[in-house]
Order: sequence, then structure tokens, then C-alpha cells
Amino acid sequence: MQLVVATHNAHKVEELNAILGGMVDGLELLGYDGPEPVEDGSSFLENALIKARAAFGHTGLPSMADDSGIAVEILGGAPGIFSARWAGGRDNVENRRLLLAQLADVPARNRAASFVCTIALVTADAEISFTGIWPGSVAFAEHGEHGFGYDPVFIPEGFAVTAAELEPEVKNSMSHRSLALEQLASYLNAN
Ligand code: ITT
Repeated sequence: MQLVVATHNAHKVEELNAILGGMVDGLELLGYDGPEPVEDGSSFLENALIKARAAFGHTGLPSMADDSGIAVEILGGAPGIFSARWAGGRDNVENRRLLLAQLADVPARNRAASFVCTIALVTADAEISFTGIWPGSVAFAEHGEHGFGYDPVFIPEGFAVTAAELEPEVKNSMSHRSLALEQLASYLNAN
């Protein structure tokens, strides 16, 4: 089966390939360079559907999209769906800096956060979604070189290091994205 991966984020594509590869027999992942739709939904699900529907409409092929972000408890779930542009632009360094500044006076016990990933799949027959949540907390400073986005400031539950200090294989075995993709793989294998 051919599946279009409707994202313009190269880091996501890398993780999607690494995680999904081998999970579904005969799956061929195709890149997507069509027009980027306006992500004006009010939830991860709505935005994932907007992106997957746009790719399906453009290619006519089964399409999947990932909408994801970090939800910080004491910020009422923000940045959430605004994670990619939290500091105004699409600059990960600025986004992380702003988040750390917002939490500067917040003690460790109140820094709970989760990475959330919703994957939407749009085919000629169905629209379906899968969500993965990776609990943890926000660090006091950046650490690590792996991963992307908020990985250097996210400490996964059960760890004393950030997601950016984990080897990619370790992150990909437990992340929000891998939890959502495992559900997608089960669905594809059963349908
Ligand atoms: P597409 O819409 O083209 O897929 P995007 O980067 O705009 O790419 P989102 O709107 O879903 O994607 O924004 C997700 C942001 O959340 C992303 O830019 C990161 O800052 C953050 N994020 C998501 N998953 C992450 C992960 O695994 N590690 C670190 N940060 C992550």
C-alpha cells in the first residue's frame, strides 16, 4: 500500500520512517510537496485532519498527517497546537527559550507536561485518527543534541535526562509519535 506522509517537517518524516518502517508489510511511504493548508483547527485532531485531507485531495492517495506539540499543565495545556509558532515564528530555539522563561519561577513539582501526537489517516473509504501521549516535565535548561523541537527541554517520565539526550531509537520506542503510529500500524494491518 502506498501512503502519503503529509508533513513539511523533515524531522517528523525521519521519525515516521524510522518507526513505521517494518511495522506494516508492503507499506510504501511517499513524501508530500503539495500546497500547505492553513492549520486553523482548534485541536490536534482538527489540524491533523486538515493536513491529511489536503494531501488526499491533492494526490488521490491514502494520506496521513501528524499534528503534535507539547502541553504544559501549569500553562493550561499551552503551547499545545501552537507549539510550532509559540514565540511567533517557526524558530525552535526561540520557542524553547520562551517556554523556559515562562516557567522560570515554577518549581520542579509543577512542571508537568506531555508531548501529544495525533495522526489522521484519510482514504477514499475512511477518516480515522490515533493519538499518543508521552508524559514528562519541562527541564530548567536545555540539554542534549538529538531530536528536534522541544526535545532539549522535555524530561520524559522515568528519566533524569531530556528527550534530546536519548538515542533516537530510545525516543522512537516510547514517544507520543510511536504510540500513535503503533495504533495506525495495527489499523493498516487489519484493513
Ligand atoms: P507539519 O504541520 O508540516 O507536519 P509542523 O512542524 O508545523 O509540520 P505541527 O504543526 O504539528 O508540525 O507542530 C509541531 C511542533 O511541536 C513542532 O514544530 C515541534 O516544535 C513540536 N513537537 C512535535 N513533536 C515533537 C517531538 O517529537 N519532539 C520535540 N518537539 C516536538
